Amino acid sequence: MVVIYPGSFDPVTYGHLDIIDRCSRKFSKVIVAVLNNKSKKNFFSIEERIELLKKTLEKYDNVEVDSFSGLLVDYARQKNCTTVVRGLRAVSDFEYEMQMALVNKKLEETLETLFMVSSGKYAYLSSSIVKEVAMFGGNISCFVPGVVEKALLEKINGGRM
Ligand code: COD
Repeated sequence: MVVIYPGSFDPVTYGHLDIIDRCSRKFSKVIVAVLNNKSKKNFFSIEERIELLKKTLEKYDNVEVDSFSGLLVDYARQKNCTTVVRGLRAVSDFEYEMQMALVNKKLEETLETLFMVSSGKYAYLSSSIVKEVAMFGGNISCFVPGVVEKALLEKINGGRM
């Protein structure tokens, strides 16, 4: 089965990578779809977010990194895919995820959303937390892979390491 794992991935963290790794073992193909939303201010550009994902996922032969704009249901139709995977960290995620799954189902009846529960060790982790810790000089090496850490620090320090 082919699944789409959509997100902002601004930037990708070990929490996202854990979900992708587990999906790659369960499904024949995983499409990691990065939202290219021009009206939302992201820390990393769409090109940078894709590049970081590609670098961290190169060992998988059944994981593809792609981008989409507009509605997720339209992208899923275009990819001929009827299954979306989302990660669930805590009850706080549930309300938003439930709303999104129901809206997507309303827009496209055949689209199913599967929820994968976060591994306990990553349940606290989010891209926002990583950016905040990095901005204040904290150690982020246990939250993101080396390439992402380097890219974050370079951006924060304006190119100076
Ligand atoms: N452990 C497990 N899962 C995690 C972790 C973690 N530590 N961190 C994040 N995740 C999961 C998230 O729960 C999510 O499922 C996924 O990883 C991606 O997370 P983010 O934060 O990078 O991405 P989001 O939540 O900002 O992505 C939102 C979308 C881009 C999917 C959504 O906005 C969208 O589909 N937009 C397109 C417009 C559309 O179709 N709108 C209608 C639907 S309401």
